[in-house]
Amino acid sequence: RLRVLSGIQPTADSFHLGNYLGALRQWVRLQDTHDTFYMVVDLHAITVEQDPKVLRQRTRVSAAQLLALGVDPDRSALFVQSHVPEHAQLSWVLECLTGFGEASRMTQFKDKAAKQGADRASVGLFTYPILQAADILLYQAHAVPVGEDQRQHLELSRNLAQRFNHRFGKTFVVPEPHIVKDTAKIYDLQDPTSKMSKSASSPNGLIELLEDPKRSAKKIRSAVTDTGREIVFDPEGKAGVSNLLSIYSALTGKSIEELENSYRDKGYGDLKKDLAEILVEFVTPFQERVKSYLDDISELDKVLARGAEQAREVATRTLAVVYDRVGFLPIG
Ligand code: AQP
Repeated sequence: RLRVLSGIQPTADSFHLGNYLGALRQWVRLQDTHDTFYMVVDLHAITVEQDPKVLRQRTRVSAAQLLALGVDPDRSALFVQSHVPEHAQLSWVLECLTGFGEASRMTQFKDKAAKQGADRASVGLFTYPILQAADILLYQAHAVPVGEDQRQHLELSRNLAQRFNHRFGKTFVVPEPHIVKDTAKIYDLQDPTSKMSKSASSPNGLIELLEDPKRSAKKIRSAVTDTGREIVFDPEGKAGVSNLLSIYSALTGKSIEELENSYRDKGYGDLKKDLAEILVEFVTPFQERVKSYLDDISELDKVLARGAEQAREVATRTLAVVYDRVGFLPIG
C-alpha cells in the first residue's frame, strides 16, 4: 500500500472547522486505502512562543481530537513529533540543501513574520517548511493530505526530495499533495474572502470544534452573506453563501447542486439555521468522545508511545540511508 503522512500543530485549544474539512477528514478516509502516519507536530509548535504547560496539554488534547475524529491507532501510526528524534536530524541535512533565497520565498513565513514584526520572527519559523519536508520524506510518503494553504510547502518538499535524489542517488519518494478541491479552503465566516484561521480570524469567524456548540450555532447564524437572496454556489460573487454551502455539503455528503435545489424557494436564514443544527449534531458527540479520551491520560500516552515506536521503525531506516549517502562516518 502507498504511504500517507500528515501533521497538525498543537497551537490552539481546539482544532477548527477549516482544519477538519480541509485536512483531517481526509486523514480518516485515507486509512482505508493507505498506510497512514499521523502526528501532532510539537516541534513546529515552538516556532512561535509557547507556554510549556499549555503546549503539553494541547498536545494531548490534539491527540484526543484526532482519535475522536476517527484516526484509528490500530490502522495508523499516531504519534508526537518530538518522540521521533529523526525529524530534527533529517531537517538539518535538508536545511543544508535549501537555498536561502528559496526558503525566503515561502509566503506563509512572510505573512506570519509580517504579523509579528520581521525582527521578532524566529529562525525556526523561517526553516519550518524544511522541517515539514523532513517529516514527509522520512516516511517515504507518497501522499500528504493538507489544505490548499500548504501547497507551496509541499512543492518545497518535492524539490528537496528531487535534489537529494539527484545529488546522492535515489533515496526519497517524491510526495504529492492530496488536496480535496471542494474543501481545500474553508473561509472565515465574518470575512469570507480570507481563510478560516486560528491566528487571523476574529472569534466570530472561526468555528472551534471544542467550543460550546451553542456558540458555534450562533456564529453560523450570524455568518456574513450578501444582500441578495438567491442560494447559489458562486465563490466570486457570493463568497459567504458559497462557503456555507461548501461546509454544508462536506458535513452531510449532499452535493452542492442538491442543496441549491432544495433551498431554491428559501432564504439565507433557513440555510444558516439548518447548517447550525447540522454542525451541533456533529460536534456534540465529537466533544463527548474527546472528553472520554482525556479521562484516561495514561491510556492516551500509551497509544502515542506505540505510535512513536511504529514511526521510529521507518524513520531510523531512512535516516541511516541519508547519513550514509551524505558521507557521515558510521559509528565504529
Ligand atoms: N481554512 C482552512 N481550510 C482548509 N484547510 C485548512 N487548514 C488550516 N486552515 C484551513 C489545514 O489544516 C491542517 C492543519 O494545519 P496546521 O497544523 O498548520 O494548522 P494551522 O495552519 O496552524 O491552522 P491555521 O488556522 O491555518 O493557523 P495559522 O493561520 O496560524 O497558520 C493543514 O493541512 C492546513 O492546510
